[in-house]
Amino acid sequence: MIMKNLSLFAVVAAFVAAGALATSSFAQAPIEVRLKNHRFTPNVIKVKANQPSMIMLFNDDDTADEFDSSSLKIEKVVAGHNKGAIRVRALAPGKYPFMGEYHAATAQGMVIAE
Ligand SMILES: [Cu+2]
Repeated sequence: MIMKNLSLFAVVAAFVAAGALATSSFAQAPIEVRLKNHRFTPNVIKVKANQPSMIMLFNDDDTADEFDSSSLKIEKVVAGHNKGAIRVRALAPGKYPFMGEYHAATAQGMVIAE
């Protein structure tokens, strides 16, 4: 009986360890970016090259804007006082400009993959 319980414990422990490993390998914390007065903060976002990442864009303005980047192939509208999760694909090392398309005069930024 004791042996049986020990082996069950071992199986459960293995599952927990596998889950923890999966979390640390794949689920990276989103990168927080805020839009305020139609400017991005930060406006330079560094990501690791060759692996996907996630940007969580908080729009603190009253009006909607669109995170837009032809080089990243992303278009994501985020309503005023709302947030949007933006998936960034695995990128080759380089610089990828983006803008808030509705306020492009001021809303400019750059993703740098390195
Ligand atoms: Cu657009």
